[in-house]
Amino acid sequence: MTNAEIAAALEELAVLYQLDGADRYRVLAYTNAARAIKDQGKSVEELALDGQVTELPGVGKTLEEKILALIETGDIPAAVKLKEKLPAGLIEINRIPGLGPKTVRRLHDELGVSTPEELREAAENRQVRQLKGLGPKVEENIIAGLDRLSEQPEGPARRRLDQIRPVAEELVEALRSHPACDRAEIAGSVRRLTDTCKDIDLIATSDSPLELSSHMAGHDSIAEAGSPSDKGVKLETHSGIGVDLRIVAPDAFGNLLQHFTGSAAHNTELREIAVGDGLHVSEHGITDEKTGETERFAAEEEVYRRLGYEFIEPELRENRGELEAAREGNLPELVEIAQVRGDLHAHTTLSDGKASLEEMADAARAIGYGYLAITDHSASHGFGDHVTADRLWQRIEEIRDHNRDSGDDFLLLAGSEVNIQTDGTLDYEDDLLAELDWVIASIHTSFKDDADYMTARMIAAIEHPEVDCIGHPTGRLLDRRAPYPLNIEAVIGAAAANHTIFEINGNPNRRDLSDIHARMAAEAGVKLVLTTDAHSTAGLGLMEYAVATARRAWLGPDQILNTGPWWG
Ligand code: DGT
Ligand code: CA
Ligand code: ZN
Repeated sequence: MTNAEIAAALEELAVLYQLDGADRYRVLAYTNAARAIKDQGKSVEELALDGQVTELPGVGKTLEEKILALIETGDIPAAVKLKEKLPAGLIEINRIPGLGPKTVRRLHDELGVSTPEELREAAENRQVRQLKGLGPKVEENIIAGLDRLSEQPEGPARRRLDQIRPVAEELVEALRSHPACDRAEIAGSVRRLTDTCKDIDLIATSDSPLELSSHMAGHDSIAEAGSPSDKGVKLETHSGIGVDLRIVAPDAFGNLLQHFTGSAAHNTELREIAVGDGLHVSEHGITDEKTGETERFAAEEEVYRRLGYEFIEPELRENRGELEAAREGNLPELVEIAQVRGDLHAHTTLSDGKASLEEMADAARAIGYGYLAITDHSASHGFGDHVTADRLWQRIEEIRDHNRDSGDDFLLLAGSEVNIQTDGTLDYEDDLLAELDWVIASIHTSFKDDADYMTARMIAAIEHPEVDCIGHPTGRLLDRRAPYPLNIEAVIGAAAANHTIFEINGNPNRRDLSDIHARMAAEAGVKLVLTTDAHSTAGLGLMEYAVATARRAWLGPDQILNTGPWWG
């Protein structure tokens, strides 16, 4: 059984519980576990059969039992029971976009709807609008959604944010520079700065929408276009990236931007809560179900304000508690790139970098940083020059000389990215490590499909008195390698106990720690640093991706050490 199949079964169970009216913490437990399993590099089936599945984040004894039953029998008993209890059609109805389990349950309880056919009938007979908070728009959505239910194709491959965002920016600029365009913005997952994106969502306002759609269909980078209309157009770039452009009148720009920024999970929750207040939220406006009046907002802030929320930054819109926090005025202050005062992971020609010490230092100065740690790979590293202990002693001198002779306050820090060896020890002597300003320890070799082994190896490095920071802690590469198996909770616990720092590596192929793990770490009291792992002067510019992950992890400047001056 694949991880995706196990995750799907748990997601289904979460939906079933929700349809059954379970409290949201129970539901959240299953959706979180499903996500952890999906992100897992190792076979979760094997983990479960080896009795190790509880090492995954959010998987406890109860979930272990359910996963084992699923592997052995093909079913989760709790899901089987719920399916017997709940009408089968409800689960299918729940797949209609924009119709969350809470509403599906109400349709069942209040209108007796149990199948897609009964739902279509209720919508066509205008019964749905009799429910508090639901209106004619919902009926339209339901009918359209039912039509599409049967033909849901496999989604296209996802691409990393750095591969897709420049294209989105070029297209939004093309929109903005056209005379028929009023305002234009990137929406969807690109705006939320997710690790990977399925496609590009663009929105615009215009008084001549058809003209604007046609213009974009003819843009240089577009290979194929659907038929342009006054609502927008679907495009595909030469590189095969799908682009969805939607256009509305200027007074609803805020509503459209809010809707198409998503995430779908955030919007579904937002809308279901609004229904309780008698409000129907859509991309077209907010309709008061009592008066039938629709308010449109040119600014997204006003949409959130009207619904009783503080403005929620796009990076937070994943239905991970941000709506509750925004209602209570408890949203975190998020870190900003301008607050980053230095970079703490960079390579030079001494190992596998492309630029010299001086070139890297000058590039960091040009960004306006106060410090840069030079962290070339250590003695046993497999590629580039092998930085022997002697060579590193010499490098420390070069760095001290640079700082003495530079005539400014900028500090180069003498560091190393030291390999964590198979037994958890490091490949330099302690006296050399002690002389360094900054020691990152990373695993680069001998990834084993054994969470106990990888966790113990990592914790040994975390406990090493000379280690300041763990580099790219899970080892994932978004386009080619899943994280190595790790008991992330144990590793975070060890880091908190030993005051060892974790890196959020901003290389857009890594973004490691991930948003979820970085949030877990910060909540456990672990301090983080934002780094680029630059292998060239241009590489120092990748800090924006580290910041993006930090913001998605709810982190503020106080949780990130390099928003302050060098502390060593
Ligand atoms: P992805 O998969 O990287 O393209 O992620 P998104 O979030 O860009 O998803 P996409 O492109 O399918 O849809 C763009 C936005 O449209 C999404 O973030 C929110 C909105 N949306 C899409 N599907 C639904 C839905 O079922 N319900 C609601 N309320 N909004 C949706
Ligand atoms: Ca999208
Ligand atoms: Zn590394």
